[in-house]
Amino acid sequence: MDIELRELLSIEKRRQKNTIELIASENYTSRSVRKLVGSIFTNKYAEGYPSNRYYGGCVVVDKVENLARERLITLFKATGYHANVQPHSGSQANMAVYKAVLEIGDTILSMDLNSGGHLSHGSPVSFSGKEYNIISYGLNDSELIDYEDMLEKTKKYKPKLIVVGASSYTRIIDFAKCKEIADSVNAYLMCDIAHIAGLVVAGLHPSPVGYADFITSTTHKTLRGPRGGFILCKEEYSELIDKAVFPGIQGGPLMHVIAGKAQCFYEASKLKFREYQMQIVRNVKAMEKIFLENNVKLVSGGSDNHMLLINVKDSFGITGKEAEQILDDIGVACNKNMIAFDTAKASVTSGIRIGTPAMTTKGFKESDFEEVAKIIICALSGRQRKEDLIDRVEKLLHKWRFSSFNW
Ligand code: DSN
Repeated sequence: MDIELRELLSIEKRRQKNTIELIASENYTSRSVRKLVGSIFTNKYAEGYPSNRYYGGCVVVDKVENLARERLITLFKATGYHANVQPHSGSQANMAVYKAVLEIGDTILSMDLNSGGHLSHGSPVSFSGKEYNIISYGLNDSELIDYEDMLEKTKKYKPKLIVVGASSYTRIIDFAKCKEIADSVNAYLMCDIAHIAGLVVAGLHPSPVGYADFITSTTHKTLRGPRGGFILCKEEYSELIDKAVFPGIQGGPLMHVIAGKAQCFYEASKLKFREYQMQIVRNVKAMEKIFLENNVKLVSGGSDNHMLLINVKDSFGITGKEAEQILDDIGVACNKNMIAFDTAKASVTSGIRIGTPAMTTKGFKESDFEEVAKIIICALSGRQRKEDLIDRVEKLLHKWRFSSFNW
């Protein structure tokens, strides 16, 4: 390996080992996933789909892709759905659904970015906001999804597609209710479960299967697989979706990543994965308890899933940007995040988002996360010296240095 890259790789490895990783969308994949993603499957061109490729020599990769598709359907108990495992990312998966069933200019109703939605759900700076007519629903006074607002806007604007799912929402999403609302105007329902996919698999969040016409997701968040996306669609839309992905918006599929996805779906089907997801939620609850005991303001008052949104402006009198930097300086990674009804810019924000999936993979339990929450409070309130906080972070990480987690 080139010496500069070897050096950068080893620095990044050290950073990942020595950081308390609280970015809610990140995780650590297994060695098997990484081995497949770094494998010779990367050498293969396979434009098309199994048994219908534009290149020869696809016998083996056909089997890999079929395995991934079958495992995905089994994992989500998605009988009656078709799987497409080729999207390079969650945004590509979402784009493919739009291209499959919408014309440019059609109306999409989705959660607005400030309330927790995703860029590809219609932000003006994304293709989605530029190409479609976006109407947004948001949160109510309790900082929960405002289903009444969703219904009212559905009736008023008659969207062709309703998008449900979020990047920063800490509560359960009522897919059954969303389906009822979509049905009221015969709209398609797309559920983007990128963040909560692992929880859905484990039965800790209701599944959109049966309700959604289209389910999109990434594979690298709570699902703990390689970086990438997938789509599950009702069988009647299979041809539209496949054509929208390839040749619609993508060329050759990343067969090495699809192999990694197949491995991820295998790992996620194990009992151990369910235990892991349960620990993720218990760990969030452990932090929630400490924050609430210390009068830290949490968006919606807490969490039912893998993440928490802290209102750092009201709790500590600082911006999200400042909070992110203070925590970064002591070895705790998180991201600044808009909070409900935020008046600050997206590059500043009044909140931070923290999640437990990554450190739960490293072995952290409730008591560790209680200490993490206490470290965050001390850091953001300026109650303890930076050097002492770094010591506390190192102590925690050292405890789990030899956990079963595999580098
Ligand atoms: N950027 C991802 C997140 O952090 O939630 C969503 O794509």
